[in-house]
Amino acid sequence: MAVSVIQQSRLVIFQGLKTSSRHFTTSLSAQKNYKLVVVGGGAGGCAVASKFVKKLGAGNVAVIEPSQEHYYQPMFTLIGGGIKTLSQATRSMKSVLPAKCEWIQSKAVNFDPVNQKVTTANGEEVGYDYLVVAMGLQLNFNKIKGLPEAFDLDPQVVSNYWDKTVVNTYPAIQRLKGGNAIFTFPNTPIKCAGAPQKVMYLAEEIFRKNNTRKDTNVIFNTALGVIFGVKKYADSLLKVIEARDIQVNFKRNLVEVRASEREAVFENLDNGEMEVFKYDMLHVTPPMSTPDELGTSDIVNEAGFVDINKETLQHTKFPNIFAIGDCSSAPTSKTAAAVAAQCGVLEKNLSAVMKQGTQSAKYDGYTSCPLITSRGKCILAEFDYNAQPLETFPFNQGKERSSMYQLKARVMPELYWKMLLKGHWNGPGFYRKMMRLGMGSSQKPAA
Ligand code: FAD
Ligand code: UQ1
Repeated sequence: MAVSVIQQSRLVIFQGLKTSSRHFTTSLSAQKNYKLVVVGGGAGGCAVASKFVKKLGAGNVAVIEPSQEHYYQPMFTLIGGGIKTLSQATRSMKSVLPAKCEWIQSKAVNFDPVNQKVTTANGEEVGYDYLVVAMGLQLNFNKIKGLPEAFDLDPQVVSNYWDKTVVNTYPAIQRLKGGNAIFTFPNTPIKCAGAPQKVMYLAEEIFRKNNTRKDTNVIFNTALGVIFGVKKYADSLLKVIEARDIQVNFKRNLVEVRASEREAVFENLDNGEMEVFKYDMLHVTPPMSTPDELGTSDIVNEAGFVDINKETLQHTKFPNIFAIGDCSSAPTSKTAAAVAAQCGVLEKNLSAVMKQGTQSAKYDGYTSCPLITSRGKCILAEFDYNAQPLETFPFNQGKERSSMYQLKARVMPELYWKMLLKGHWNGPGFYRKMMRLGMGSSQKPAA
């Protein structure tokens, strides 16, 4: 029977990846089959699909992605600061997915790694030889009591994290006449861990320009116990915070928003007590998780992340599955910069697996966070799995610099659309090594 032949063949691949390409036509089964299926058409999904469609050819790569739009999310900080518009951060999904790959416009809702298939919300079964999961993170606004309603009831409640709310941030900053401007950081892993404070620095600068700063308390309530996970950059940020008279409350986790009273309720994570803050503007970074559709599958770990080897990016149990980006278990800070560095490693290792070769590339955890501290200044944090700086440029990136702001605001969007999404950008590792060689291997970057 055709179906059992397919299933046996899938098992052979699963056990030893001994079989090469197989393409089952609809005459054998109702399900569509591809050599490579990529789930998610965001930063990681587009980059991987672009790389592999060149190797595998038209018709052999499918991307499962429900959204009509693709957002360059790193620009959301600048949109909230009134520097860029949402349309500058938006492209149609059709225009960014590689033309030669097949776009299955639906959500993946079920993963069956043993039988090597994914089911979509439309009920389609999509078979694969190899699978790359690139589903990003889900924003869980509904985990904060009263928050979804507060977005509708109070225009002073905003969030840079969502395309639907990012456009409200700048008007809220401009409307503020004084009082408490509160910026939050949740108690879950999030994408771009610097973004909850970048918006605050831009807002604080605008309050000064608008002459409302003297009447405004700028407050950062974070569930974390540190301002940033890498000491070098944390030290720089604490100096900025002190110089600009910003109040930081550590271990405070937002649990409720009472829009009608303009109150935000935070749990003090040290003693479990609830603390009520009056707000006049509230910027919320929501709790995040991997998408619900991954939550119950066999490919995730206990925390819900796709369970991969942190160096090879290959799944720990299913050798024909890899993951990239925010939904993977790689224990690094989740950014597009990390996606770029992972992309080169994934390309080498998945290609080796496809040829039954040895995986040689190792991901060192490289990630980067351009910490915008004002309109025109940025601390470019770059670091690895050990939270050690891994800087590209031959100067001290712990300082606020206008050159790094220009890199973030002008160069990065081009690098993203024209290089990363097309599969041509594997992060700055190569350039970093070149610069170090040019300076003599033992030389440290200048202060
Ligand atoms: P995404 O790009 O989020 O893509 C995930 C895709 O999966 C989406 O298209 C989604 O529709 C799709 N998907 C979800 N569920 C399903 C499903 N069930 N089936 C199929 N598809 C699904 N990074 C930086 O490097 N520098 C920065 O300065 C920076 N600033 C940021 C500021 C903000 C405010 C935000 C929100 C993010 C920022 N980032 C930054 C982070 C960066 O945008 C993400 O880390 C990056 O986009 C992750 O890529 P990804 O492919 O893992 O996920
Ligand atoms: C990066 O590679 C990248 O992906 C395209 C980003 O996302 C937009 C970044 O923000 C950063 C900082 C990098 C790292 C690149 C360089 C040149 C340091």
